[in-house]
Amino acid sequence: MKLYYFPPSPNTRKAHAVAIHLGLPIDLKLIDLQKGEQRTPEFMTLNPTGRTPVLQDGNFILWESTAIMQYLASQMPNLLWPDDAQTRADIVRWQSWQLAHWSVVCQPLQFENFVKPLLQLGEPDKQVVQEASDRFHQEAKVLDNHLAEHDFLVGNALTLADFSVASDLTYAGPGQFPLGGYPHIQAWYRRIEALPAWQQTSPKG
Ligand SMILES: N[C@@H](CCC(=O)N[C@@H](CS)C(=O)NCC(=O)O)C(=O)O
Repeated sequence: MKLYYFPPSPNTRKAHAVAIHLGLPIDLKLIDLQKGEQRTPEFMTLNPTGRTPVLQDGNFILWESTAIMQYLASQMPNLLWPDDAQTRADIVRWQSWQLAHWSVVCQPLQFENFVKPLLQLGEPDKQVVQEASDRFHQEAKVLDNHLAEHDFLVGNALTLADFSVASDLTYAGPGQFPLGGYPHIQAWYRRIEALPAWQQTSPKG
């Protein structure tokens, strides 16, 4: 299998970390987003949305990181994606929340506070930061309350759900995410950061 990836990308990280954690042999092909390689005709044939990651398994092409995670974890029996309908539904619940709500409140903070200064795109927009912070608190409360009672998101063991939700915290520091009042999120993320698969996919290298 081949993963078309861009190491600094949190969406890449989700899929790559699953492959590493499960010890799946995988070829890596860099798609450099800063050079616009996601818009070449060759890559657009693989993913018409022009985004990473993309997985290629023979003739089977898959884009969307969550689908890739589930496909990778379906290659062998494992605890990240247990073969049980209720556990899988619970994992998909958190993955759905991550896509629809969590990443939506994390991304503006990441962009305004980290990406803009990094790429010299101007000052952070204070109104966007304020609105994103307000919405961040609404979602973070839900996550923190859940993690007050659980070491991991589903069934008290590491699953795909943790890699999905953790991916948005990749730039929580430089993105100045307001995590101060959320000790359970912080403790849980430290557990994720201790995983070799998370360390090996850190954009810091
Ligand atoms: N929903 C997609 C999002 C993928 C995505 O936005 N990838 C970003 C990198 S984190 C990307 O490739 N951006 C390039 C662009 O938009 O030009 C997924 O989960 O795979």
